[in-house]
Amino acid sequence: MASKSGKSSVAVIMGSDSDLAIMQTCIDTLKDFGIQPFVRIISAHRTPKAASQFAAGAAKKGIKVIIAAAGMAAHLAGAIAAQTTLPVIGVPLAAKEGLAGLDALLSTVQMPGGVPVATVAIGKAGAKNAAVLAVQILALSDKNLTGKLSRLKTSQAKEVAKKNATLK
Ligand code: RP5
Repeated sequence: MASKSGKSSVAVIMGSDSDLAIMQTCIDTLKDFGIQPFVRIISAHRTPKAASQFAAGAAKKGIKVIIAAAGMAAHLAGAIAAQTTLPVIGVPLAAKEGLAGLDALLSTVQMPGGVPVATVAIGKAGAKNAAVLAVQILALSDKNLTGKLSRLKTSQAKEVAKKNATLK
């Protein structure tokens, strides 16, 4: 949701345009909940100053949750978490080269004490879960989102029941 002032409550940042194909799932899931995210390509390694500026200014922009995705030595989520008090969700991605996402998973999840990054699964499932987790955080103070989350649970359960029924 863009708030009345047109501000986005969720930022989706990623290390490269090569991450966008997977992160589109995250963006689309947020839009399904009526949230228009602030989306940017920002690299902890290639644009470290832009990463710092974004982290320092995110709360003032009205952002409440940051989703940060990267592959390989994925330091983006951790570098952002180091410089903001907003909750940061990290999405590890399997880049074209490297270790099929295990490199990014370990780089994202193994944060030192005091600087958490809520790390989701590698790839598309993680991209979707990052969006749903961000919505769950926002839903703590937004009953409209709570209702939408309940409907997601119901529709997922129906899907499984339908698949189960086809087995009989
Ligand atoms: C990371 O390096 C990016 O997040 C991307 O997953 C990976 C490869 O980037 P490109 O070389 O495709 O730009 O920083």
